[in-house]
Amino acid sequence: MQSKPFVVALEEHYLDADLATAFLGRQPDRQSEIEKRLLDVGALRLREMDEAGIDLQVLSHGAPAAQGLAPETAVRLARQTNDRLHAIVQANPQRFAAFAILPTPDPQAAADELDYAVSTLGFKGAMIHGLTHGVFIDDRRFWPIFERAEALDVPLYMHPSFPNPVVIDAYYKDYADQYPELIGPALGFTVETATQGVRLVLSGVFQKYPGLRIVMGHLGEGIPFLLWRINESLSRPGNAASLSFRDVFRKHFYLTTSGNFSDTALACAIAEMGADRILFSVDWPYIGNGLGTKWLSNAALTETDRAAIFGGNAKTLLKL
Ligand code: GRE
Ligand code: ZN
Repeated sequence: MQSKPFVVALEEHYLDADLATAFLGRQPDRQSEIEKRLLDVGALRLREMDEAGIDLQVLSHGAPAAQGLAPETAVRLARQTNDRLHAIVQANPQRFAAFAILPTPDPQAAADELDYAVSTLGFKGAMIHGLTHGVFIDDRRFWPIFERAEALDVPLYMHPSFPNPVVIDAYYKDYADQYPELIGPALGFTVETATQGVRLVLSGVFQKYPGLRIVMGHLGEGIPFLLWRINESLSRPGNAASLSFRDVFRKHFYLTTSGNFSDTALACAIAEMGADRILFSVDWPYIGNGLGTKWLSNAALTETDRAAIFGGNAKTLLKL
């Protein structure tokens, strides 16, 4: 018998009631099974971690956090929210660590908030939730955030959020009544976040900040499966890229298993990235902890790779 590996999960969401009220325009709903869990940072969360064998959650706020707010509001609420998250971690430091939320509507303040969260609060990095007022994060305006992440030697987690409203209208709206998840985890989130990943590589941000490391969930939002085709087509004549898309992606990206407990997707991700770039995560409470730990415990892996994916790689990346 192998001893149970140390299990870290790093796309595990919670809701700050004040911040959520600001972006939802209503109080969170404690009757909803999802929002009840998002609001819980104590007994219910810990019980569901224990039942599934999860030792440590790296907590992150739910999308879109502060990214849709006016700049001054975002700056103020991001600081308050990160301070409250710090108190949550301090209450259970053996079980919780944290990714910061950033007030991306004010990029310079977002870089400073990242610095505060890492240097003063001991956070492990930050999570970016999709667009900021319709703009992707690879826009030059946001590069102070990447500069600071490199300087602090912490990763940035590229998390999905809702697609641009014009995309929802053109691509999803006519099926959304029957299939509301189409806009989200079924496809809309994936397309949005894969697009963000590709754009980051094309932006040249990794040439400017060669120590920058990006985490993406859901086993890479489809990119590992598409890597050969993206790489080949971007190197055809007429494309500016002097870089190999595949080389840059493999050098700078880490992928988590959040919400995608698929043996075939895992095999593809490991084949393209190497097992040292894959990190276990759940995406709780949108999906159950036990579904994730049971799946990875039974996946066709060497025990060395299984332990690395369950927690060893996270220990290294996040300096736990
Ligand atoms: C997720 O993180 O997977 C998620 C959200 C918001 C709605 C649905 C969902 O952040 O799956
Ligand atoms: Zn998530």
